[in-house]
Amino acid sequence: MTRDDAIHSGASAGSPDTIVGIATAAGPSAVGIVRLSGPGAINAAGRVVRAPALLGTFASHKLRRVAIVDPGSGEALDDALCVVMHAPRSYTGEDVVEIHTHGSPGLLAMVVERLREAGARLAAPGEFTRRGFLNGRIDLAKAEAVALLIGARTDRAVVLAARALGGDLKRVAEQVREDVLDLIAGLEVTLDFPEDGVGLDVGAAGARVDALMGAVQRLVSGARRGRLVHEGLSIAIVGPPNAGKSSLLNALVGTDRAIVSATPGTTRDVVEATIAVDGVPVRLLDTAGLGTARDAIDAEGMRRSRKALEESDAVIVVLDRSVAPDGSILDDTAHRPRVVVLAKADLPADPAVGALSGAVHVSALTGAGLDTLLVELESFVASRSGTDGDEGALVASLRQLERLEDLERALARATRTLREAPLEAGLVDLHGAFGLTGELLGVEPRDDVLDRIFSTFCVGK
Ligand SMILES: Nc1nc2c(ncn2[C@@H]2O[C@H](COP(=O)(O)OP(=O)(O)O)[C@@H](O)[C@H]2O)c(=O)[nH]1
Ligand SMILES: [Mg+2]
Repeated sequence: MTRDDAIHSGASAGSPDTIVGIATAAGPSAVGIVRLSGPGAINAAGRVVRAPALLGTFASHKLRRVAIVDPGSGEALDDALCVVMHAPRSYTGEDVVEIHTHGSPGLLAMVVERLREAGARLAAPGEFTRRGFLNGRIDLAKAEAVALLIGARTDRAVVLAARALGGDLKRVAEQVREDVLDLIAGLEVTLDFPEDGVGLDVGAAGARVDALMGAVQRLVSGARRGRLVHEGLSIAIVGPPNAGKSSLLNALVGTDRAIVSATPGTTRDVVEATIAVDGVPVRLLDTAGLGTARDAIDAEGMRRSRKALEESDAVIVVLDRSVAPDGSILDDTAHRPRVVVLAKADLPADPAVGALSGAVHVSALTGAGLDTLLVELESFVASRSGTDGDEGALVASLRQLERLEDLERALARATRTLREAPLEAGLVDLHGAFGLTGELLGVEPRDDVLDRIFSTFCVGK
């Protein structure tokens, strides 16, 4: 069999083909990694790698120094490292080759192209992990936790994702699944032998379902808090033109993110920047000043400001304390979680401003009052993400959170039917709950569920 035959036989019906992807982030970097997996991985990589020994004879899991060559011209392109991980002891369970080159986007693209010419196909997002799952190397809860860890943007989110990777949610979900199965088995006996008293007492079963529902409710609220830590919050910075909104954004972020100017109406579009507050990513949205529009662009800017205002979790209302306040923005935001900032605290306050209680005086110029504002933001974040640290919080994927909520509802229904309806009906609800625990854990998942999970991954993972 020629080398090409070996590669193509990997792609034949039923057996998996060989996939290739860049595993590192886009853009120039110190190191870039191209990853291959599948029966033709070693052969394909052999086309671009030159080493004293054949790739197939490399000891598994050992990094070796190699040269990258252009197979057409034979020209050496880079000094690199290469590792072969033989099936089944790899991330995907297949033969895996990783090539660590210098992180040049052009070189990486070229290597991938040569590997495609050698028979490999571009990997879909998450396809390496999906293969790992299909080959029994990783369970679904773990695969979803990997995606959460990759997406974690703050220290707190990392700790929660690490817990998920450690199997936090999985352990509790498995226990619930077993308990539901136990109840079903006991009640089936009661149904079959109603006279003998050998089965489970229906009243006792109801109490146990109640307790289970309590446990699932705690999971749901922990997972909601965990998702908040993972996804973060958004806070819109709103106020009249020239109040100092963009300056405040820049002061909070610590860089010149937004253009600041004495000309009113400088900010037209919504400018975003993310900061970590109390370990939670907070998206700050700097907006165009609200007031009277002078032209169509102004009007569009204000429409976007109002949209950001409505869609955000909280608002920072910025007023210039050196001028008499226009109260309309205060009325508009009175019903929202908000912090009122009296900006330009380095300038004398207008006499009419003194009456505003609870406002934080901040100078973006000197930095005065920024710490007080951050404390206010921290207490808002804590009110959403929990004040008791992350005790009981767990991060779940959106899919897992949805199944947990379904499970909570199913158990609530089961408690009701067990109390009020014939036993058969209660059993139907418990079977429904059991099915949901399976979905939560990814027991025999359907293809569309797998598609949804792995589409959230990056290519190369
Ligand atoms: N003295 C002083 N001037 C400020 C401060 N913050 C902003 N400004 C000035 O106010 C003007 C408008 O600021 P900008 O941040 O663009 O306001 P925005 O229109 O609300 O985004 C600019 O000339 C800024 O230099 C501050 O804390 N102190
Ligand atoms: Mg601005």
